[in-house]
Amino acid sequence: MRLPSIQCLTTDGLARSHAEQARALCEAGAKMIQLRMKQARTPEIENVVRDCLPVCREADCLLIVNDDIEAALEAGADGVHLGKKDLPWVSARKLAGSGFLIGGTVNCLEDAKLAVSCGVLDYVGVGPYRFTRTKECLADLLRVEDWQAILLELGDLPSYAIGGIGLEDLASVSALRPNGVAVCSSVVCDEPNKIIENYQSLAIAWEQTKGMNLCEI
Ligand code: TZP
Ligand code: MG
Repeated sequence: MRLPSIQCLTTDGLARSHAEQARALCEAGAKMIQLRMKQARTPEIENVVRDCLPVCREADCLLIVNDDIEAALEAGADGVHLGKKDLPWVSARKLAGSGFLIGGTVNCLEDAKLAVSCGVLDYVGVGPYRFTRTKECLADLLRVEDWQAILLELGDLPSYAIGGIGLEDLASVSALRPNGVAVCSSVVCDEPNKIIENYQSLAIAWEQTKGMNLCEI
């Protein structure tokens, strides 16, 4: 399966609900959304997934749930994103079976080795690229040499650079050669029209940057 090269995360603390953020992203043309509902319990997440799924299907957009595999499976999402404090990746794959996307978090070379050796992940988020307030307990920022070692280790496992990435970072991020970018605060905000504008500007710039760097994805 070919994964989209931009993944958009929804976030808590905005005037717009997760479902509203997801709807605006779909309208903008987003092809992969991760619902990142850090304050919600499983039933609420399931409701939001059920609310968003028809819109995502119509827009040909994958819907991934952060942390909560139970909600993702129960409500029929396309996948789950699991960090180091979540259900271990191998256990998640046993639970979900095949045909369900599982993404993992990679913050260092050791994580990358585990991500490859476990053999069950569909993609990884690699970062942080920059400081960001979106994630609490942020890991250390990756240096250029870390990116090189991690991406080399990951080989063919699709990677999304993450962490404080905005329009102005795309050229430098692209030069590191991840397969894609995962973004949140540079796109989602209180105003749906602005979400659409932000996403579309980012998508155009990412395509242009990749072209300039002749990066295959
Ligand atoms: N993991 C590392 S940084 C981050 C996550 C979930 C937050 C990404 O959001 P933003 O606003 O693009 O920094
Ligand atoms: Mg998590």
